Amino acid sequence: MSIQRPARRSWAEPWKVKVVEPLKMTTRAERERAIVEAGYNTFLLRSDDVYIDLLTDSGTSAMSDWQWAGMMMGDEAYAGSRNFYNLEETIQKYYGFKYVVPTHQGRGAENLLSQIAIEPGDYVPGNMYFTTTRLHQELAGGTFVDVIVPEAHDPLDERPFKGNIDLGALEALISKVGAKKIPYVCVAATVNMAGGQPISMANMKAVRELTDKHGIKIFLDATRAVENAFFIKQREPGYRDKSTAEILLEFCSYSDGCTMSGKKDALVNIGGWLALNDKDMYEEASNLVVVFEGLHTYGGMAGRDMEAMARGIVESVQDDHMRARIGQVEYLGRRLMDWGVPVVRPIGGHAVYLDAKAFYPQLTQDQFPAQTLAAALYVDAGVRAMERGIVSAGRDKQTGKHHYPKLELVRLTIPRRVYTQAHMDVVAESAACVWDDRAKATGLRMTYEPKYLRFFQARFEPL
Ligand code: PLI
Repeated sequence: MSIQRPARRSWAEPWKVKVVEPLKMTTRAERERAIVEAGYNTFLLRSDDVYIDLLTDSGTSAMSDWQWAGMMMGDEAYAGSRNFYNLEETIQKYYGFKYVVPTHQGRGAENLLSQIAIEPGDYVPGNMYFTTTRLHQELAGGTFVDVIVPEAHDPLDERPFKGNIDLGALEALISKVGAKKIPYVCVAATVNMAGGQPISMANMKAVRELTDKHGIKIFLDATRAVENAFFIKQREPGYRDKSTAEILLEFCSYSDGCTMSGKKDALVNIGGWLALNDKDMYEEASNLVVVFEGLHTYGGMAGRDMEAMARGIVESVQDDHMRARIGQVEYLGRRLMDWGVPVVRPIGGHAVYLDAKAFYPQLTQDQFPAQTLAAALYVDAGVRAMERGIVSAGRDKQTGKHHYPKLELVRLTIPRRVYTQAHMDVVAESAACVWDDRAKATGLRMTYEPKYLRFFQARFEPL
């Protein structure tokens, strides 16, 4: 009798492991204690108490031997480090922007762009908010306006480009407030808070055409733009035979610059940049960077960090790397879908997102279903995830009331080149056990709420 063989896997990693980092295994009783001490906030756990850390893909990648070798080539001069010039050339080559201002990480670049471009009373439309991005826009006196397509808010909608901008909504905003009040459109690729969903090339081109008519700039949040480019290759007609690198370059060409957290796509543990095509804006940014980050040739990074990032960019755009990266995330997502665990569809680029509203219909959003679910997952098997729901959404800056996002999610975020397929199986099995126990959840109450970006440090107790 012949046994049915599974389909051949096409996403196996184009690398092998050279160094390992042992992990502490904990008991359930230890984890129950740890989550209480952490105020039911996975950000407040000690990483030593975590088995599989899917809190974030930010700064958690494994660097290659070529990147580590580059660390030894660090030129730690205060000014004019050779590693800066290498980084600048690499960004120019792969992202296509003219000017580069290095920053310690993405939010450093967001601060610079917001300070330079936004006047009090301005509006900044974008394809769904991101926590730090929106806060910097608000601190500069702007108001973020969500112009993502409506299907982005529906976890079950299977459309391939749920990160797209709703052109009608953008046009309506321009008519309502006037182009002069819109310094730029902030386009994220992929869209983190929507489940890592990509935006299509066609949509990006259409946004460019519309904004050109009104003299409005476009700034990309390019944090995961390489993953976005790979999705375009996979899903958009006409791009299958183009390389990820070619697609990335074309995508960026429809924008005026970008903010970037190198801690994601670019495979490093720290670093970021602001890229600009406009010389005047660049001069302003390279002046302002010395106030907040450091000289314009290091921006808060050591020379060795800039070298690692330059090399990480080169590795990040390789098709084989991206196929394994996206393939691993898809693998975890498929397992969960096969077992009936509710996740955001289609599976996104950097994470699988559990739908906490579907887990816990017995809880209201004020009872923090996603926070509850992230804590339950940790207690079950030591898997650390992140809340991406009402806690992350924060409060309305005018009314002080909670934002109530339609999506109430828990993000299982996959670090790049870190965990194995067996780890993914453990995660899926644990999520399935928590799903089986869903009727027992009673929710949480917030006992401490910090003023800024509360999800990082808020504390909770069981209801
Ligand atoms: O964490 P930073 O400051 O390097 O980058 C901020 C940032 C900007 N844009 C986007 C889309 C992000 O995802 C982002 C950071 N994300 C984190 C930390 C995350 O866990 O998703």
